Amino acid sequence: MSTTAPDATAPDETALVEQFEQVLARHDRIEPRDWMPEKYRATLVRQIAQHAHSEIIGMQPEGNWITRAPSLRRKAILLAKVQDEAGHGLYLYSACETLGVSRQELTEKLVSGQQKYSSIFNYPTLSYADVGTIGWLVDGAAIANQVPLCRTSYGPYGRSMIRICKEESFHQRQGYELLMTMMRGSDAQRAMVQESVDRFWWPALMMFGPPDDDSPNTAQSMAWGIKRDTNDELRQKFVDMSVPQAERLGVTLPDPDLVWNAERGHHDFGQPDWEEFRAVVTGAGPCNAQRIAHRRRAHEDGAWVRDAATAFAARSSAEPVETREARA
Ligand code: FAQ
Repeated sequence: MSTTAPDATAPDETALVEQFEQVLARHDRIEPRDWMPEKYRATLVRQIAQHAHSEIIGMQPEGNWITRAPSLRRKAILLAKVQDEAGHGLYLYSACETLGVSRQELTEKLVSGQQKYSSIFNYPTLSYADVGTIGWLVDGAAIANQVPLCRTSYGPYGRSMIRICKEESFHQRQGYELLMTMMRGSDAQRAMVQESVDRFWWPALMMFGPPDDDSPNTAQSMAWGIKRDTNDELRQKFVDMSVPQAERLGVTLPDPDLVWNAERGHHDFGQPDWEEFRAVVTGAGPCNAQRIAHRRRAHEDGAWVRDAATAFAARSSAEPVETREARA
């Protein structure tokens, strides 16, 4: 039994919870120094880390084509796009650090398989059309999911989403423009686009997560304002948005059940293969091992840069200000 007397100056937990809930009810933001329930913090770390890892691992499928881009213009566009994804990862790691975890810790959890990243990046990129399809469908799904996250309840996460969404929307347009150009080309190019869309359509639908009935986190994340829409609501929005774009492009979406439902004012559509989704999320997708091995190798190869930066920072902080200024 503890003999310590209760601290009369410590804020009462019930009052803190009440204050936290009032902020959420006003649709205001929770900021890093505000009190928050431990589970809210843990849920944010889980989602933001997973999101950051997705941006970083997401550089690999398209990075695969940088050396084989068909023209200097396409190479410059692709390089810039992949670099943007690195930037998104860094904003998100910084947002996550405000919750008391370090980037080092997060990277270790990624390479050891303790934290996830989006299932979509475990599929291979087999033709240059895949660069366009990723821009159109994968960035398109990312936007559908992330625009509502600009209004998420945690300040640093919501603010990082604003710039990310602007860049993702540019990425989506560049992907669509690439596919449009290929569709105006030869029969072989049109066939390449269709084949690519056939492979990416269902994995893109899986990006929104399991159906609501099977989503353990949605209800609580919605109650806390971390998520603003459910997985199924966002999937529906994405399908409705993609159908007219596919028609304009001249490709078929590979779903025999896809049909406009006038009564609902939405498209009805088939279900992705949820067994395949579970396999990919638990490590058995076509490229899981390759993606993690590559990330681990890049992390190890970068050790000397981290060591040098740490040594430089330690030396700089130990020096008198005058010496530092003289050197600058
Ligand atoms: N892949 O209970 P829920 C991009 C996991 S965009 C892998 O429904 P939640 C841009 C989930 O974590 C892609 N795992 O979970 C780009 C949970 O497992 P856990 C990244 C998934 O969190 C474009 C379990 O299943 N975007 O990178 C997936 O409420 C082009 C149960 O699921 C984001 O991360 C999945 N698809 O909802 C970059 C957006 N779905 O953690 C390069 C932010 C679910 O309990 C090129 N995240 N799981 O062990 C979110 O909005 C949410 O976290 C969801 C999942 C909607 C992804």
